[in-house]
Amino acid sequence: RDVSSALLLANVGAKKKWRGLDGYGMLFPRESSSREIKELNGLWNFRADHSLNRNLGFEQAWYKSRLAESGPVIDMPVPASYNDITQDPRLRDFIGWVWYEREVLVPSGWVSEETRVVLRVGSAHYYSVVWVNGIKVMEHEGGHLPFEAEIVEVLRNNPGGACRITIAVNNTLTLQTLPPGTIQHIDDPTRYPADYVVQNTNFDFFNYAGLHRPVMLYTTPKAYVDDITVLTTFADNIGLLSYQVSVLGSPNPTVTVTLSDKDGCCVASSTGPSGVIKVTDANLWWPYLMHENPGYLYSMGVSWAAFIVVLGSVYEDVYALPVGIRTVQVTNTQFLINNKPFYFHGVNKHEDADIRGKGLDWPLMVKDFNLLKWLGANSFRTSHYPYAEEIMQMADRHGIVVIDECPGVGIKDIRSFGNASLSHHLAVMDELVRRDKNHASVVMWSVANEPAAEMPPAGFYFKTLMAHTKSLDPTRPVTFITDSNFARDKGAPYVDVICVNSYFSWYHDPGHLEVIPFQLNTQFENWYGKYQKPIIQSEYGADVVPGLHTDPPMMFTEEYQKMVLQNYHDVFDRKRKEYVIGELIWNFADFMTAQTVTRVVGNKKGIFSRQRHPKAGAFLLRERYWRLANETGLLPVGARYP
Ligand code: BDP
Repeated sequence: RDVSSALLLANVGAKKKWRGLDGYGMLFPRESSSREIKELNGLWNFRADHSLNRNLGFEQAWYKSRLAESGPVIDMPVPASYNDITQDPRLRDFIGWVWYEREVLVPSGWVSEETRVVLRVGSAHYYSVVWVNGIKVMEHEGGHLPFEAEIVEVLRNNPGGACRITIAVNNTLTLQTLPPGTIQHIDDPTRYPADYVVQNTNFDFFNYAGLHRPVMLYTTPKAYVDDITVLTTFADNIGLLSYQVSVLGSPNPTVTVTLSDKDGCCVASSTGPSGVIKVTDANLWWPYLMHENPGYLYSMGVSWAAFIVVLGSVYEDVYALPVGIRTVQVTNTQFLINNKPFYFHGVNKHEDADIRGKGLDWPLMVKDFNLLKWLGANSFRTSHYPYAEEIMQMADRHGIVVIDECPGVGIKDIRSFGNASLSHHLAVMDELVRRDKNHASVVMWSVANEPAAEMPPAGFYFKTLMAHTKSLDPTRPVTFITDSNFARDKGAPYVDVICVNSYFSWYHDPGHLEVIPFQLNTQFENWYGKYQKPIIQSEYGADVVPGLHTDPPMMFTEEYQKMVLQNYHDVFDRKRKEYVIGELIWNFADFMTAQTVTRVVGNKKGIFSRQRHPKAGAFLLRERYWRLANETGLLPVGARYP
């Protein structure tokens, strides 16, 4: 019997998007004189649908009444993955629909003719259906990007402000999802229990699921600032911000834009839905360790106002967007930020931690930024999916440069290169660029990680994907991360920067550190020889079980990881004088994976443990990164590694 993933997604039907992208922004909710927010984090009611076809919730319409009325519920924290919250391995490894529910009282002032009430989910993995008071308000495909729906009409039918939010989330991955996966059912009563179903994937992290990021209600006026796009440049000491504001719900809005500096002083202003703002003596946005005042952000206040005769009052919407002024450019051999060569000395991360899985966690987030700064890292890649907006905002503020990656990881099966996959991939890039376009920290888009780029359809697929991304954002370079053969990679012709992963002396020639100088040198020469594009070593590393030691070094010990790093660094130091523009260690911290014979309770290539304790490699990297900062940054002499 073949249980296709279609069965698990049966109820989603035509996958109708309730809100298309056209004309809709996805501004991060911010309070203002015209906007309020109600966070819905904390405990939700929860039930996994353990029925055979995982469909009982839809058959019995669990969303129609309180979840506790259709069966037992447990407490589930939001945001968090549900997998590691209980002791039940059936929930840890669950495949199919789970149900979340939360009841909230909406202030009566919110339910009015002049107000929009929006329900926003920061992210939910992977497919979501959302009801308010039993009425479906939206569906969304994709596990790492926000989605929202206006719900005031639904609330109007329910005086008293009661608002019951039900969210069904399905973690099933198919060949057409991003990331892709397959469902396998093994029907062999001599070897497997009945109804044995597994989810197979080609990516190396645990497929955590649930409501991973904050859920909130927020208000805007009926006519509102829906989207803002800001492009920045500068000439001499003049910063130039060209902006575009879209206001929905008002035919001729009078838009006012002001720019305030860090002290809150207005330094420039403009009127009209689009225009260019000039700032004299502009403070540019600089990366951490490249400047003594990194991550400088202005606040762009956008408002529209009108005098409404009927109401006899001024009607307005106000939104404040943090913006940094900076430029990005790629040459044959360099990556330039504000016209100065930038060398990426950074990390690859994951959203991953004990207990909460991929749930947003403020203490962890702040700890990670503190560790990045301790390490002297100036950058990270959002391997292998978009990270929380709150993380992107931290990166903006701290001057940490980001390569922003979409969830195109594990595209290995030729059936994942078809039209359905491509059109979904394009839609995900639409959503990602829409969400992250105004982050100064984001300097490059990555459309995929280690796809099967040598397969025949990869050329058309990546050509289309990268052209589309460039059409969405003409200001940032686009890449994908490759581990293919340089001569046969069909996507590489379309990237701006070559990003290559390699694990010499680990997956190849395990235990033979002496091969690294030869193989890494050849790798760089091959890629540069063919493409004359700058290269980032986007992954390299070795697993360490913390506390394991040998001399001479053996795989999985702290000594071996150090030696791998050291050998790679020697080659980087030669090649960065030519065309290598960065190095990102794999990985910042240990992280959970599916269970396999090559993983010891997860991937151990972190330079920090999963609990963020440094391994020997972290100290080695720290010395190196601070040295690189002193050599390649523009730091004043005082600001040095002790
Ligand atoms: C790379 C993948 C990354 C893995 C890493 C590893 O891009 O997701 O975790 O290898 O095997 O190929 O540690």
